[in-house]
Amino acid sequence: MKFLSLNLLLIFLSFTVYSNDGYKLWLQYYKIDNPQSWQIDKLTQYKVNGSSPTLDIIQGEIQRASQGFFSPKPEGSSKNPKLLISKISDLDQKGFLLDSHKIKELGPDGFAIQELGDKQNDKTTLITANTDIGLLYGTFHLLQMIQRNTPVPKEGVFQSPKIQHRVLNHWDNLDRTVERGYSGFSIWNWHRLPRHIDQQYHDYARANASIGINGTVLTNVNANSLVLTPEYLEKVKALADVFRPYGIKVYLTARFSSPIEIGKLSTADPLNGEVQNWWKDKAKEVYEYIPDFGGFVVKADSEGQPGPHNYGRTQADGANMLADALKPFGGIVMWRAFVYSENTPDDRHKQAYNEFKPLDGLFRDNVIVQVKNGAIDFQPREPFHPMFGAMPKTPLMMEFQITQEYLGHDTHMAFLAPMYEEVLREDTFANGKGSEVSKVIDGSLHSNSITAMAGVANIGTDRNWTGHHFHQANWFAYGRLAWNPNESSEKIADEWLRLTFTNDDDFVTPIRKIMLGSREMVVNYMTPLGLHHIMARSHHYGPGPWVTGGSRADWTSTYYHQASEQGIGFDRTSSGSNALAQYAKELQTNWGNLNSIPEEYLLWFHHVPWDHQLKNGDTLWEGLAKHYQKGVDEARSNIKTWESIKNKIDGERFAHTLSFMKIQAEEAQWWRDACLLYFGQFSKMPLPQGVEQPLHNLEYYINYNPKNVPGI
Ligand code: BDP
Repeated sequence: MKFLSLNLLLIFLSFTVYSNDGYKLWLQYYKIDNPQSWQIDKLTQYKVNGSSPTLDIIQGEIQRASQGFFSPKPEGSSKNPKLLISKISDLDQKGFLLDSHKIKELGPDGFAIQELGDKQNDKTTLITANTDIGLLYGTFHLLQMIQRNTPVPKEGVFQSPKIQHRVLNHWDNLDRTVERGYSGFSIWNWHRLPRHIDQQYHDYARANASIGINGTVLTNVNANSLVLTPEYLEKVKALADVFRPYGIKVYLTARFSSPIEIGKLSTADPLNGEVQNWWKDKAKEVYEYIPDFGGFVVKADSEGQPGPHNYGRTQADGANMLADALKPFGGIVMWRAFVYSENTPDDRHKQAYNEFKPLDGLFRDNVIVQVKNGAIDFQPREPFHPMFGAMPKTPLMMEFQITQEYLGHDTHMAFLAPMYEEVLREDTFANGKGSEVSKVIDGSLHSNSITAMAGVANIGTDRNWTGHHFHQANWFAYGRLAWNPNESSEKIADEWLRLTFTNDDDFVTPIRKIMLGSREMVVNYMTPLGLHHIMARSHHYGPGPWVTGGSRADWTSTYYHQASEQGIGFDRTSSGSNALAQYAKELQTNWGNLNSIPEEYLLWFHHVPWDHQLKNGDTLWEGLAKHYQKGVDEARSNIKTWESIKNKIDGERFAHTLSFMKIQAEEAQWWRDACLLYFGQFSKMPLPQGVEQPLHNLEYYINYNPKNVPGI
C-alpha cells in the first residue's frame, strides 16, 4: 500500500515537474541553477521610481521573474537598490553618468541599461528611458539577460527600435475563425467582450511587449464592416484598455464598402463628399472610444474585396480619403499593395508595381503602403518585392507572414527568421549599392518620417498559442526583427531557445542548428530552385503541381511552373513577362543571366530545359530531384537529433515536438514523391542515384485530398 502511494506520488511529481504546455512562451522564468549574486541582487533589491499602470506591470514582472529564477525566493530590500528603474526625467541627478547624446537617441521607445559605481560589490544597475514603455522594454531586456546568464556589458546596453509601428496583423474573423490560422480559433472572444476580460489578453500583450511589438490589427484583411459599429467598438475599446499599459495600440481593418453596408449610403466612392464625411464621422466616433487608436489597414481591389477601382478611382484616392478622416486624431492608414486583377491580364508578379509606382508621391503623409515581402504571396522563397526601392516618395512597410500558409501550417517546423533576414538584406540598388530592403523599411534610404512592419500572426487558442512549440520562435523572431531589422537569425534562435527551454549548450547547440536550417529544408522538399505556388488548391497544405483550370489562371500551379517536355520555370526575362525589368539594372543583369542568377531563383525568372547544367554539373532534373531528397533526409535526421536531447527538457514539449517532427518527415516525403512524379512526366528522365523511389503512383497523390484542413 505504502509502496503504491509512493509510486503514485512519484508519478504525480514527475508530471508536475516535467510537464510544460508551452503557454508561458519565452517568458518561462525557469529556475537558474546556482544563481550568482549579481543576478539575485538586482531582482531582490530594486526600486521603481514613480507610479503608473505600466510601472505596476514592471514591478509585477520582476517579482514573477525572481520567483521563477530563485527558489526559495531570497529576501531583499529596496533601501539600497541594486537595480534602479527610472525615467530620465525622474532621476535625482538628471542623466548622471549617462551620455546625453545617447539619451537623445533613445527616443520614445528606447532604453538604456547601465552599471553605475566602480566597486564590484557596490554596483547599481540603472534602467532608464524617456517613457514608461521604454522602461518596460528595458526591464524585459534585463530579465532575459539574467535568464540567459549574460551580465550587463561595461559599456551598457542602449537600444531603440529602428521601426516605429511594429504590428501584428490578425486575420481573425468576428466568428472567431482565423483565415490561414492553424492554432485553433481566434483569441478574441467577441461574444464575451466587453464584459469579460480574459487573462489571455493580458498575457498576449505582455508577450508582445517583451519583444517590442507595439500594435495589433485585430481583424482580418478580408474585412467585416460590423467591427466599425458601436456594438463592436465597445468591445474593441475593452481590448485597447487592456493593451494600453503594455504600449500596444489597436488598429482595425476598414472594409471599403462600409459606408454602404453600415452607413446606408448608396456609394463608397472616395471622391464623393458624403462618403468622405461618413468616414470623418466614423473616425471621430472610433477615437471617442479609443483615444489612441492606431488607424486602419485596408485590403482593397483584391481577391473580391471592394475598393476604389469600383468607382474608377486610384489606390491613392482611396487611401487619402481615409487618411484625411484619421489625420485630426493622429491615426495612420496602412494601405495594402496586394492588389491584382480578377482577370489575370498580366503576370501577377508585375501588377502591384504597375499599379502603385505611378502613384508615388500622391499619398498623404499619414499613409504607408504595406507591401508583402515578395510579389506573389508568402511562398517558401521569393525574391524581394520590386516595389521596395521603387517608390522613393512614399513610405513602404514590410508585410511578413508569420502563420505558415505555404510552409506546412502548424506541423512543419520552419524557423522563419532566416527568410525574413534574407529579404531584409537584399540590395535593391535604388540609390546604388548598399540600398538594402531594410533601409527602405526603416526609412533611412528615402528619409521617410513614418516607418512600420507587419507580421501576419500565427496565434490562436491552442494552449501553446502557435500549434507547434517552435512556431513561437517565429512570433518572437518577427518582434525582434521589427525592432531591429539588422538582428541576426542565429542570435534570435539562440536567445529564444535559452529563454524557452534551457540554457544548456548540449541542448541549444544542436537544436539551434536544426532551427536555422529548417526553412531551407522546407524550401527543398516543397519548392526548390525557384519553384513557387505549386501547392494544393484552396487550403494550400500539401503539394498540387497538377492544379490547373478553374476561375483564375493565377490561382493554379501550371501557370507558375510552366512545366512541359521542353523544360520548367516562369520566364520573367525580356523574352517572357519581363517582370525582371521592375528591378534595378544591376539585378536585371545578374538575375537575367542563366550563368549568374543565384540558383535559388532560377525557375522564378527562367524557363529552363531539363538538361540545363547546374553549377555542380548536375542536370536541372537531377538537381531538382536531389533537392527534394535533401529536404526529406533532413526532416528525418532532425527526428534523431531531437531524440538525442530527450532528457534535457520537459517531457510534454519533447513529445509534442517529436510527434510533429514525424508528421513533417512523412509529409516532406509526400511533397517529394508527388512533385517528382508529376514533373517526371515531362522530364522523362530517371531519378538520379540517392533519390528514393516514390511510395505510390501519381494518381494516388492527385486523388489524396485531406478534408477540413483549417484556416480557409
Ligand atoms: C493570401 C491568402 C488569403 C489572404 C490574402 C491576402 O491565401 O487568404 O486573404 O493572401 O493577403 O496569402 O490578402
